[in-house]
Amino acid sequence: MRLSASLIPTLKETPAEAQIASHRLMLRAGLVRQMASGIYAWLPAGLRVLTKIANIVREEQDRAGAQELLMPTIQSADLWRESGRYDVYGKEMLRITDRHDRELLYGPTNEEMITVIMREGAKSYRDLPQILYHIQWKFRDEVRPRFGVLRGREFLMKDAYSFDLDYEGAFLSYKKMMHCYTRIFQRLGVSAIPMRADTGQIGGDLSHEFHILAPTGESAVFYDSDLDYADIENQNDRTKFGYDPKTLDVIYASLTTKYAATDEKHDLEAWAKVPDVRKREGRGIEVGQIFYFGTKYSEKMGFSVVRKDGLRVFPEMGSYGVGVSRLVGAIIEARHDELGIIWPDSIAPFRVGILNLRQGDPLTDQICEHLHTKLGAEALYDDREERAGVKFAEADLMGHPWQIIVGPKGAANGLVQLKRRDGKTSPRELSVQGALSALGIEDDLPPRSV
Ligand code: 5CA
Repeated sequence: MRLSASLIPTLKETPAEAQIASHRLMLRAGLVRQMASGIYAWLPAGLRVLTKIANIVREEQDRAGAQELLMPTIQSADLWRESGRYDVYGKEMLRITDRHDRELLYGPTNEEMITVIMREGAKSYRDLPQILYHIQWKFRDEVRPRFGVLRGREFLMKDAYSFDLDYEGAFLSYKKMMHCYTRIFQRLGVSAIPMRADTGQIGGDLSHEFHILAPTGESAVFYDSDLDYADIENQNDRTKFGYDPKTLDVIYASLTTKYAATDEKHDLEAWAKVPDVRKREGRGIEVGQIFYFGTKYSEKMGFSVVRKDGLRVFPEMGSYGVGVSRLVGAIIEARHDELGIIWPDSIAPFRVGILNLRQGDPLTDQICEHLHTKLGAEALYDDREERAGVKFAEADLMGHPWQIIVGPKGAANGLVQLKRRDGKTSPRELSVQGALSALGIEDDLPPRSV
């Protein structure tokens, strides 16, 4: 992609309305624009990130055996009357009336709808277990939308729903999703700790929230430092050969036996047993939450199946949410410096920025064009007639994991500079082929000199 032909409206000034780094950087890097309070338009670069996150979530949900479907954003009020939630949900629900005076709502979540879909589709034990998910926009009329996409009113969520014949099955689904979430966050380049949490509007007996630690997080969190990230990440090795109940038990135990809770679930007695040196208190951004709520919805909505022994039972359910749009802000909150965003490779809008320091110099242009062709859609080529300083600042702001810097002096010797945005490796002077091969790209056609 050529920057000269792209809509990436970066801002030099810090927007006054943004209180925290991720919100400032999302506006400054041209990822989003606010259209109304808590409602954002995703500009091309922002949409690329959102789509990449959604795809990682999708791949991991599929890997865990969940199936994707797509439910509508608009739901009928009658559906929510069946579960009894229409009247209790309160002002967060955006209620709409159509031209026939039928009551509708913009879905804040989909427990009711998926239960009706399953009620029509599953009749016996043969049809269970199932885990279904979709990635769809939600609307919650939050009292205080703030921090950009972190607390929006319209936001993108992945929500999954599990249906099992009995408690053991449901608990297994819960453990599977918990593990799936650790894989998702690892691929997104952040650490999110599962914490015991309140069940709130969704209800139920058991729930964990996944928190990315950040001083700007809205929740107070308490955890045992023994529950470190390495431990969470190691769980992935255990499932190379798929899931079996024993493996899942081991994983679940290692993720949940150490103390970790949000303030609503903070248990002073259990906390007192954690050695002082291991006590950690901080703030977290909730990027996912999982719930086990048994037969709460299946019973109220009359969804039962016939067991093998002929007995009719209400399926045991759970639901599992990931805040896909919130993650964009949360990841930036965890990964930025004073110059801008530091994207992980997996979700950067562009993996590589090509910086042409002397637009119009034939050799420099030629090398840049060649790099652009070779790197394809994952490269953003800064081909504007701008000063080098501007190009450096904007590449740092946008946060491409890699920068290839091409100037006339190096170009004359066939050399470019390859730089890592996270500063973990020092910049290197390389041949064009060398830079491409460092990025995993074969270059069989070296550019001819002019
Ligand atoms: N049905 C369940 C799970 S599928 C559910 O709705 N869970 S939730 O309420 O916890 O939401 C799931 C995730 O959506 C949260 O963990 C959070 O990351 C994200 N989320 C919730 N509210 C907002 C909001 N106002 N703005 C951005 N993301 C949000």
